[in-house]
Amino acid sequence: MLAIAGGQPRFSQPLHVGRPNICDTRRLFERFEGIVQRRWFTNDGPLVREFEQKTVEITGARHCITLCNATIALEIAIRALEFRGEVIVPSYTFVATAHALQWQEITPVFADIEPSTYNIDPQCLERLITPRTTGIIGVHLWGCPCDTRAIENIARRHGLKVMYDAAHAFGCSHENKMIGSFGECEVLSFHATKFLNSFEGGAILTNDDNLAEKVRLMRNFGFSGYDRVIYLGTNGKMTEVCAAMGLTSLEAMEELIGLNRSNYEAYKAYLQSIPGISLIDYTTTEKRNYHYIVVQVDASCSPLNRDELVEVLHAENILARKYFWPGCHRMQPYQALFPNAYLLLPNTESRAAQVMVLPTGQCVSKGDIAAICDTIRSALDQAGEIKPVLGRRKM
Ligand code: T4K
Repeated sequence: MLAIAGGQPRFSQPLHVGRPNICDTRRLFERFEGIVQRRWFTNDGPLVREFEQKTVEITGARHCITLCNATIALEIAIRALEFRGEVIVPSYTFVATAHALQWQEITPVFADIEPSTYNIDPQCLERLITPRTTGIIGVHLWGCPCDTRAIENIARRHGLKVMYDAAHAFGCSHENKMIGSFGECEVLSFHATKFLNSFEGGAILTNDDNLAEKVRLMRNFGFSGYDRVIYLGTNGKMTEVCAAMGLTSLEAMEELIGLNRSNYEAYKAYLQSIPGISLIDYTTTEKRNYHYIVVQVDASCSPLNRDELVEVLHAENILARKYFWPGCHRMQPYQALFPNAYLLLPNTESRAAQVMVLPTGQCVSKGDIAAICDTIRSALDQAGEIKPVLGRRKM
């Protein structure tokens, strides 16, 4: 019996989306030991430099400037590019993308997504451009790159700068080039829940020497040598402990991709025959990190809608997430500032109501995946009995 109907939960402990991957702990502790012995904890230390160098080698970008997290990285990139006025962003993203603008009193103008890719729809960009627009931020959602050519063509015609929020896209490629070299710059996240984690962390990747120099100054209060401040800056530095974790994760990068891919294939095998349920399509000749198990629940042909299914799964201790519901435009302060934004965001609204993200990574076994998918199947098979229970819980 399903837990929602009074049975025992399928999992005795919560199964999270975003449980961190931990790689070679012996190597990690050796690195911690080195940090303590060197007494060099932060401020452009040797491990931070090594992590930046390795990231440059992997991505092919000319510069990697690590930061304390991707949100600060976005804020610094936005400031370094001198965005102001209005900047176009998708609403279907983690709220940090929009907040990084609003925090600096730049208005995020929300663009709709292409429903098949979940990424900003280049076709709706032109009508959002006003005399106050200074830039476009594309988000490579779920690690699947935006249509960079179309976005950059439009930007060029209107004299706008483009940068990308590549928080999900480390290890992914586009047009046979690794993510890291598109637009003026790209921002990575190494947060604990990400494909490759450094506890907390982020980076700005760019091929532009001047931009890189500016960002390096900005992340360290504008210091250029002892006692010499030549620019407005903040504290955005990555610590050595974070770089130690980042380097240790990097050494296992191919292994993590392999694991994510095999988990994704397992989900695909179980879910593909269930009506109304579809899994993100990572099939491509490009590189993907397979980090997000994104499932769409189409209420027109599924007996339970996404919210009902998530409620059933939570009762089983399977903590599926509704990323990125309800869309930034329905979060504060944007909902209050732009109450009618939803009118131009039909695809965002519909995807935000359909998507749930399922657990993967090292903490999820193939047996767990079988049990999760079996729970989904059982829930849909028993929708008739479950719906009244869900209705009573709402009251
Ligand atoms: N742009 C995009 C497109 C992003 O997705 C993100 C972040 C950013 C920018 C900003 O990057 P950072 O500034 O964070 O570097 C989580 C992450 O906190 C966030 O980094 C991520 N996107 C977003 C998609 O997911 P929440 O609100 O879901 O976090 P939370 O606390 O609910 O954690 C998720 C699950 O992971 C929980 O069920 C528990 C589990 N967990 C989490 C942590 C931190 C663990 O098991 N261990 C842990 O240490 O945002």
